Amino acid sequence: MKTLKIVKSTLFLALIPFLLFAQTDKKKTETIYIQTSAQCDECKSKIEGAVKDLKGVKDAQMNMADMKLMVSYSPNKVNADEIKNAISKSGYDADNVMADKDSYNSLPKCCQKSGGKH
Ligand SMILES: [Cu+2]
Repeated sequence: MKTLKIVKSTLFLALIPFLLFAQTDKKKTETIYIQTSAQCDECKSKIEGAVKDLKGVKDAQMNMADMKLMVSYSPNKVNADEIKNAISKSGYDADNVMADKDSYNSLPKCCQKSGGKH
């Protein structure tokens, strides 16, 4: 009886790496939140559009209360840096990635950070 117990627990221990591996393998969608410098609805749709255009991005939703962009993506097709760069290229800050200067300067004044209220 005792040997059976040992065999069982050894089997279980041996299975752990497989169980963990199977779980990371199953996780095909990653969700991140990126702080942006969006100011209005126009910014929101511009940023969401730019991010959704990326291969591997499944969804992008801006929260207008805190201007955080929720992005669902497939980590084997695209990564967080590429997503942030796409936001930067459309003229907005994305976490620690500053907005591309030229794109930022070509935004409507009201969409720039110092542009005041709509
Ligand atoms: Cu705007």
